[in-house]
Amino acid sequence: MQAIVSARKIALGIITVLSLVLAPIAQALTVGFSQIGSESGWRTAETQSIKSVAQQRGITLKFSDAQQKQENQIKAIRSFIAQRVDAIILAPVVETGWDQVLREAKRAHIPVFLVDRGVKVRDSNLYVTKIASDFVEEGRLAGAWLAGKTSGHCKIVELQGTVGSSAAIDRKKGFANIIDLFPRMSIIRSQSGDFTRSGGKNVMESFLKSENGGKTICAVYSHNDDMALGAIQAIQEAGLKPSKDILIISIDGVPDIFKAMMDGQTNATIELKSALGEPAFDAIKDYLAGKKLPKWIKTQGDLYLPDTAKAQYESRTAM
Ligand code: GZL
Repeated sequence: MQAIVSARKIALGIITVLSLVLAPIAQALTVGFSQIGSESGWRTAETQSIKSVAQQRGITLKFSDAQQKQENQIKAIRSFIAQRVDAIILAPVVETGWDQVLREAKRAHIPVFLVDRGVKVRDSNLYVTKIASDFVEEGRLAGAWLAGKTSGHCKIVELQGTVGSSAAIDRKKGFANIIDLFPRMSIIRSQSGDFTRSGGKNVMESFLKSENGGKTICAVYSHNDDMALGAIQAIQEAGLKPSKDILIISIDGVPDIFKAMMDGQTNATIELKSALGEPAFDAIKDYLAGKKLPKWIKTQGDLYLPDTAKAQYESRTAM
């Protein structure tokens, strides 16, 4: 009889310990998501992906839109820490200035997962992983396409993304790597349009004015599609034919850029996967289950040209 009682006590003890250990994993997760803003069609699609996957998986998502201001993102992270979320997803608007707040998250034992952009911090253990594309490669691919299209002879104007963002810094770096190989290719003007359509239009208008109405411009390299769509408007208003008088290549692969290709207004785009919800929440699940993750989970994107624009547009806008 005595033996049965002690066996029951041991069994109850094991069940109690297991329920304490497994409870956080079994319980619905609460995740804080500090999003940059809604500056581009790509950004909106990324937000939609993360929100919908959280809903599908029964994850409570606390969402903050920083209106493209780092101080708002830092405030949001501190608020997530105070609310004791299980994990934080951060799309960092710029590369630097994160050490302090990420140390606070680490001290609170809240893991941070980066999506779509990177950070420069002294201790890379301040975040678990970065789920993002290789911006340098995107810039190199854009440069290679343009060099091929123009037989290595082209004067280029560049629409840069948000100043200080890893996407702008590395897309510029990769493109220049290739252009520098061709003595008759050069970037004659380069300025930030902050990844927005209006920014791209305004900067392109100033380039056209400074470059003899655009007659000396062979091509536009735009760090995202939204600025390229703004540049297309400016080129048309200057009486020129976008994609013919001035070539255009950009990055993101948003539906509107494929529509512009179908209308003969742009030449090429490099896709940037915006469906980061699945990989982001998979990474959180794996980390909380004790799996080791790489510091960079790289997403891939292809180069798209007008010959597949219709099919791409239809596949990306199908309900
Ligand atoms: C890149 C992402 C960039 C997009 C832009 O991962 O951060 O920010 O290319 C967006 O459209 O504004």
